[in-house]
Amino acid sequence: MLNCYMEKTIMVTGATAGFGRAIAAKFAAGGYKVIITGRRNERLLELQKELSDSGAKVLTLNFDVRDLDSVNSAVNSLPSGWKDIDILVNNAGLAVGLSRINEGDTDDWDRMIDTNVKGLLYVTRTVAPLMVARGSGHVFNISSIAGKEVYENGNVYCASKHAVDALSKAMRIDMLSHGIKVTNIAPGMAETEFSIVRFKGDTEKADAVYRGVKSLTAEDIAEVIWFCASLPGHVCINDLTITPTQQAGTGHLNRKV
Ligand code: NDP
Ligand code: 8X3
Repeated sequence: MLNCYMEKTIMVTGATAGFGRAIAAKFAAGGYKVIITGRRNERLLELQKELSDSGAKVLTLNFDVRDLDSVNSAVNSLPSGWKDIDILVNNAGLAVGLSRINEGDTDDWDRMIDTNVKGLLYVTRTVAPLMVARGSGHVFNISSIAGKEVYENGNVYCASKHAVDALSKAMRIDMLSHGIKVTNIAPGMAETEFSIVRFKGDTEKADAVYRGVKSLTAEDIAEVIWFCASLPGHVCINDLTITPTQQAGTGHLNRKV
């Protein structure tokens, strides 16, 4: 589709699965140049081929958001013509484990804090100066309903997403004088690889999370981000919480089983 978005560039972290993959596909179909990132390079190359075959311009950056040097060298390696990033979607993230605070695995805690909070900061620290230099840009931070509420055994994941929520507010203030929009997206239950990762490959436990609920899809989230990104320059959606119709907060589900 040829339209006014033709020459714009979006960078999506965590584009090898779930929301990130769907966001990359949506914006590629809308005429954006797309920078897709993640740790699983084979998946990045697969997605690049799929989107390129449909006519999109796609560049892959294979790095772990927890590694500041890799983040810096990946972004610095962008060829000219790709550094004019109009939209950054800080999407890479995960939950690992679900346990009481007195029983939690501290390695799991480190992974969540390092990825969801420090990784998001590292990528932002590297890309935001490029936006500031151009005096425009739009940052989307994928927080969660877990950034609005807390739930039993969700302690550290919820804390990491509350941090994302706070950083979205802080970034909006810091970026104000540069004309850069910051949008916080807080999805509720969405069926992706999220629960498989949280339960460390236990698909039975992961499937049980979604039983009897028509969950959000990754494409639903991509659609919402596309909407926010398509508004006129003077309009900034600050914060959106999105749940399935069968969910009203983390503790209230109307399961049809
Ligand atoms: P998926 O597990 O399907 O996708 C997660 C993505 O994050 C993958 O592409 C993964 O890529 C990437 N990622 C994870 N760790 C790293 C890392 N260290 N470095 C680089 N990339 C990384 O989950 P979702 O799509 O559901 O999750 C996307 C975001 O949405 C997360 O921040 C999650 O917390 C949030 N969220 C999810 C909800 C849900 O119910 N699904 C609801 C609310 C928020 P790779 O492994 O290749 O590196
Ligand atoms: C993912 C949604 O409710 O499992 O962020 O924390 S929830």
